[in-house]
Amino acid sequence: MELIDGKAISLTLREELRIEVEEMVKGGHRPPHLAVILVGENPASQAYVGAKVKACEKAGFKSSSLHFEPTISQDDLLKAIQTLNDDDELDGFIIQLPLPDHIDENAVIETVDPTKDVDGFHPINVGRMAIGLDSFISATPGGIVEMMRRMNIETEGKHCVILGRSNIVGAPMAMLMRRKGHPGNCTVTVAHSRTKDIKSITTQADILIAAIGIPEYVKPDMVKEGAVVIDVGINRVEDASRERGYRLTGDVAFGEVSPKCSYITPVPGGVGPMTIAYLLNNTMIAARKRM
Ligand code: BQF
Repeated sequence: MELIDGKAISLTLREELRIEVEEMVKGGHRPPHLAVILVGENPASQAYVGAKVKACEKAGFKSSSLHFEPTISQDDLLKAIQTLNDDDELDGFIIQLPLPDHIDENAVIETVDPTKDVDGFHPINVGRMAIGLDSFISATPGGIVEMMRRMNIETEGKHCVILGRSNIVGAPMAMLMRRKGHPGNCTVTVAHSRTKDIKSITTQADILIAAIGIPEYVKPDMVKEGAVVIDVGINRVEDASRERGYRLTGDVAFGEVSPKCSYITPVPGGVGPMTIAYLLNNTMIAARKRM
């Protein structure tokens, strides 16, 4: 079993971006600029936004954060997005999800200028990716693919099983693993909450990507010997022995599953840090297009 050290790979990618920024600035350009919109006080969202802003600082990116009350109207939020769309000094921005219930996430996503949509959630970017055109690939699937590329994980002709069909992870992940190239050229199965006899499918997986949001859902009897297991789960489970009262657990029962794997990502320190690095990567691409 080899651990995929997402934290280390993310730091390498971020260091590469930092050097690229240095060169840009030496060449007389301004550094890439990312803005992050946070609505409300969800502690996990605050932590994610904090991690994104800090990663920007360390790589020499400019960052802006906009914080709105949870009671902001949808109209006012869409107006704020339009202001960012029109800002020539801004390369990309994201709206931290989830949003309060009175706001329609799809309306928000569709208001973002696709050229600044560094989360890759706009239908233009989703559609372009689906047909193999240049697009922003959202940070979680993009980060996973980048991690597999850098680990030289063999994917050609393999059976990749994805647990979960969300717009943010499962659906784009399936497209990326199916497309031509490396990582890619897989035979892909997407399993989800309505799939019958999930175990008969997951045990066929050469590559198993768990993104269902249930702590330690994947048990060793669901995994083929030698499989590559990518754990996308970030679940907070109560833990009185921790200072903050919880710990992070993935969708995979790591202790029991890892001995069966050729490669496995840990939680924390696996996919999570790659998402942050990949967001910066997308922002660099957006900045280069505006140069
Ligand atoms: C780690 C996210 C669910 C819903 C909205 C590092 C992150 C997480 C874990 C992180 C996530 C999850 C983010 C670790 C960003 C990943 O060391 O394991 C980083 O910051 N993430 C988000 O912005 O929105 C989410 C999960």
